Order: sequence, then structure tokens, then C-alpha cells
Amino acid sequence: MTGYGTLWPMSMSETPVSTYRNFIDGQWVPAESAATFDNRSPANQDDLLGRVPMSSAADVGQAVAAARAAFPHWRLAPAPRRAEILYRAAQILSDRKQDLAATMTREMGKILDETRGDVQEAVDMAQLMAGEGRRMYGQTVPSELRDKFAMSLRQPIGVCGMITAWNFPIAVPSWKILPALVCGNTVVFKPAEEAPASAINFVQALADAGLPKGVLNLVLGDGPGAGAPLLAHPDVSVISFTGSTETGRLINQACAPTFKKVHLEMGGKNAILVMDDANLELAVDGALWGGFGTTGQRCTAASRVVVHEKVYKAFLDAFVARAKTLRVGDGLDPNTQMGPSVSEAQLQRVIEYVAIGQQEGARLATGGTRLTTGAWSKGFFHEPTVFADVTRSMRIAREEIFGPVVSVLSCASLDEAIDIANDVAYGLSASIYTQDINKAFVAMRDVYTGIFYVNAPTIGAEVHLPFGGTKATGNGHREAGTAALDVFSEWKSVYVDFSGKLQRAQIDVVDI
Ligand code: UN1
Repeated sequence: MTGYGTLWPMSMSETPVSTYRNFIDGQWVPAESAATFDNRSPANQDDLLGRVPMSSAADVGQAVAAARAAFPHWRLAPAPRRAEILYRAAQILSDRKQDLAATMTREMGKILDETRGDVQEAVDMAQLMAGEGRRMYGQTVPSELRDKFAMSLRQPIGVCGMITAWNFPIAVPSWKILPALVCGNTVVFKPAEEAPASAINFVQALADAGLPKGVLNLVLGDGPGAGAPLLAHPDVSVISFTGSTETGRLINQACAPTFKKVHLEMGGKNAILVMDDANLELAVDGALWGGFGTTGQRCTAASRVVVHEKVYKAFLDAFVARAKTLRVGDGLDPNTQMGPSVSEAQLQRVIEYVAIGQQEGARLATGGTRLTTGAWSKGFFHEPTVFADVTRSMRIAREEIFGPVVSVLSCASLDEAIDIANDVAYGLSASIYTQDINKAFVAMRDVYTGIFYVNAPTIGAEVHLPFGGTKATGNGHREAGTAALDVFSEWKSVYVDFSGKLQRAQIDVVDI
């Protein structure tokens, strides 16, 4: 192994507590400043994984310079050759899945099943985007003039800055970095403060797959220190961001003066609609997984369940009973079903919203308390929490909490359920549980979100369809699927006139 910052393949007990390094121009290098912050497990604050450098504008400047220098060569590498590196990366990530998942669980808390799934999502994306290396379809269309050829092709844009969230520490970076690379761009990657080790592991996998130096660069640190200089840098052409709506708005503003292309993937307040004809057992399973999977820390989390009044009580009783049985603990323990919140700040947000819900008059049906005894005392644990009798105007029904808190609302009809689902600022994901195909299709058409499920929860998107949302969730772009290529490439329309004479479009009419 060449990477100083590499965590793989050391087992956890062997991992030294060291200061992580940035990856710039193919080398693991220290940040200019010696300032660091700790990467500690949210399940056990005594467990120190490493120290994270507070990179600054100088480090970002070097990373952008390396990415810029690598661009002319990488841009001209045939896309199928670029794709071969992604195929190898898919295999490497798959081979290292267990280790990468263990490190991820340790640094951000979600359970091992889910961190393995996170790595798998990056494997899937690497395979999908490697395939794009041999497709990346453009259009070839007939010209209106004789002896003239017309086609469109994708061209890379340049240096892309990727600013990612901690809840999917390898999957979400893969959604951005892999399409950018296959299109021929180079990258500076600024991961979330809470998941630097997973970012290092992901970058190392790509380096080991044979990515040329400078094509992918990693700068660790916080938003103001390492993120802001990326937004302001004149040589960065694209910014792709996953995180909160508040930060996304600031990013969009910061990128406006230099006309960067900005892709934003932000919050959600996703609803599951449960109709009176639904298979209730299935709906309860879905609401549990959608609401408490990843401790509710998914932008796709089912933080609202809108239940038809005829089955409201039956659903609520079963849902609450099941929520009470969820085993909360360290995600490294295979028996754990729900891990901690990622940080004290995130947990405080949960606690704050529990208080808000109570003040607003919602009924706390279960949970509502921080878990502080025994092994829980060292981490950021909270009971799975269900609020019943929530109304749509309450803040707990409108604002993204990003924690294990689910609001249950009642409705009298499909129309009302759809109206409630749409009556929030966000539009990422939604779902309906019904046996009635007509109801399913009406909801599929009328719920205004980027993702919709029938008889499945709001989480669990697959990489080969577009991922993203409407309204305050995004800014019109989508990641994943072939839609991702639209973020990381620009169309060029090419006309080839082989008539040997001047032909004027729209003016010269060809006789037939
Ligand atoms: C996110 O929460 O930012 O659909 C991503 C899902 C996952 C991805 C979630 N495949 O829930």
C-alpha cells in the first residue's frame, strides 16, 4: 500500500491514531496547517479513529491546480479506457466491502448491514458508469440540408468540486465522482467532516484501480476552511453538493459570481401514504424501515406517515409496538437494529424537535428520550420516537429533522393524503401502500416528488434511475442513472457539411 492516509486493509485494532492526509496529485500529503479535529465514533466517544486536518485555501488551491493540470490528458483518454479503471474500482470496493463497512460504521454509526449496502451502492455505481464509458449516447439526426451531417456529443467540463454528506459516506461520493470521471472531468473532493476515513478509503480504491495522478484529489476539513475556497475558486467549473437546504442555498449564492454549474441535492420531508385497503403489516414494515433505518438520517427517510382514518388506529398501534422493540446500540454489534445519531449536534436537533412536537400538541406515542445508561452513555443514542395525531401545520410535520422521529397524520381520502404529501417545501421521495391499482396510479401521477414508490418505503433508490427531488430538495438536476451525465458534461452539437458549397440553414430550400 502506498497511501499514508489509508485505513484499509488494517484491522480496526491495528489502526493507528494518526492525522489523516489529503490526496493531491497522486500523493498523500499533510495539510498546510497543523490544526486538526478528532474523528470519534458516535457510538463511543472514547473510540478515536484519527485526527482530521483542517485544510485551508492553500490546500484547496494545490488540489485544484493538480486537477486542472490533469484535465487535458484525462479529457482525451478514450472513455472506454477511463471506464476500465472504474470496473477495477468496482472490484476493489467489492473485495474490501467488509473492512470499509466496519470503518464506516465506526466513524458515522449506521449498522453494518447498511454500511455494507453503502459500499455496494458504490460498486453498483462504478459498474453502471463503467458501462457508460462504452455508451454515453448522443444523438445523430438528419440535416435539413443535403450532404450535411448533424450530431450531438457530450464534452467534459473541467474541474468538479464535490461536497458530500456524512450519511452515505461512500455511496454519495460515488454518485458524483464516478460519472464525473467517466465523462472526462477531474475532481476535487471535500467530504463531510463526520466521515473522512470512508472518503480516504474510497479515494484509495480509485487510486489502486489505476487512476492517473491529479485526476481525483481529496481535501479534508470543514466547510468554511476547505469547502468555501472550492466554491470561490475560478478554476472550478462544477460544484455538486449533497447536504442541508440551508447550506445548499449558501453554496448556490457563493457560486453565482463565477457562473459555476451547481448541482444541489438537499432535504426531504418524505411521506408514506397508507390507504384503508393497504396490507397493514407490509405498511408497518415499510414505515419502520423508512423511518428508523439509518436512524432516520437519510434525505429519503419516511419522516411522515399519512394514514387513512379507517385504519389509523390499527396502523398506529402496530407501528408503535414495533418501534418499541427496535434494538438501539453500537452499529458494530450485529444485533443492533438502529445506531446512534452522528453527532451531539445532530442528537440535540432531535431532542429539540421532540420538545417542539410536544409544545405543538402532538401526542408522543413512544420514545422521546435520549438513551444515556450503560453502553449508551458514551454515544449519541435516542429512542425511536413516534408522534401521533400530528397535523400538517406542525413544524414536526414540515421541517426535516434527520433523526429517529416519525410523525403520523390522519387523512379521510386519497385526495387529502396527496394534498398533505405535497404540502411541504421539499419533494424528494414519497410512497403509497394500497392494493388498488387506480389509487396507486393517481398518487404516482399527483405526488410531486422526484422519487415515488408503490407498496415500498421511501428509501432504497437503485443507482440506475435518476435520484433527486423537486422544490427545495434540489435545483432541477438529478444524480445517478444516465441523468448524472447531464450534470458532469455539456452538450456539443456538431454539423459537418460535406457538400463543398455554402449551404444556409433555414434559408436555402432543398428541391425534392
Ligand atoms: C441520501 O439519503 O442522501 O434511496 C441518499 C436511498 C439510498 C440513498 C439515500 N439509496 O435511501
